[in-house]
Amino acid sequence: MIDPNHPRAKSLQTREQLVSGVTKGITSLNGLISHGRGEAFDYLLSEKSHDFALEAVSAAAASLALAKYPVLCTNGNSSALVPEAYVMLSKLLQCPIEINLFHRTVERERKIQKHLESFGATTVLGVGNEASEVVPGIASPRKHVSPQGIRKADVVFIPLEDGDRTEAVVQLGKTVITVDLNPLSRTAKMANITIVDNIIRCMPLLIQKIKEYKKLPKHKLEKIITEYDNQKILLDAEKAMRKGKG
Ligand code: PTJ
Repeated sequence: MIDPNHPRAKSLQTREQLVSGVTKGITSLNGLISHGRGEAFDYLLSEKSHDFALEAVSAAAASLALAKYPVLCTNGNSSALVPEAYVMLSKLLQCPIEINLFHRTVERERKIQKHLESFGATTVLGVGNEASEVVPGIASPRKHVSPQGIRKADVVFIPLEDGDRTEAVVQLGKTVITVDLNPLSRTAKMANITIVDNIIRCMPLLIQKIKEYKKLPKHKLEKIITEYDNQKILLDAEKAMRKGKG
């Protein structure tokens, strides 16, 4: 039990969520290493959501609100950290969640599916043979995707991703939205929209923005997307990190 008065209570709770994810068989051991990388970048951001993240959240919300067939992709880390947010987002957008793992086992896919369903998820794709299609150009098991999910989607939300898949999915003509605390990663550079923020902080912001944007006319949402510049956002994030704590 973490004392809420501990100065790093939130960070310790997040670590516990991932450790518990490993214990439950949801998160891979490698996911802990990945989280450590994320923590280091988050420290340089003073663990807060900056303007460049809010701007990317706006573009992501506009793209998802306009999408004809959005899909929310999840892995062992995002499923352990923000399961409620995934379910809320899928209900809000009336879209499926697709499990897509780097360290793929059907056993872990089933556990993640059950975990998400325990939070109210109704359509969870990508488990076992259901991921029957292959995205060309991907060297990892992440190439296996669902015909009703990533393969069919026009806009794909893929946080904590790896670069080769981002590139391959973009090449299929889909809009890729990612969340990555590292603005220098290949994923961050290859995605159409990169939210440089901790997934635990930006998911509530994204949900709120989509609720707001669902009331806006189409041309206003299109304007937000057209004016968005991902290269600038990444540069702003890098500058903020170089400047250090602030
Ligand atoms: O569950 P699996 O098998 O699909 O594996 C998932 C991981 C995350 C282990 C796998 O995709 C992986 O190895 O990812 P990476 O390349 O280590 O991490 C992807 C990026 O996510 C890195 O740039 C991290 O800095 C970033 N990251 C880690 N935690 C967070 C994060 N970004 C936002 N929020 C976080 N909480």
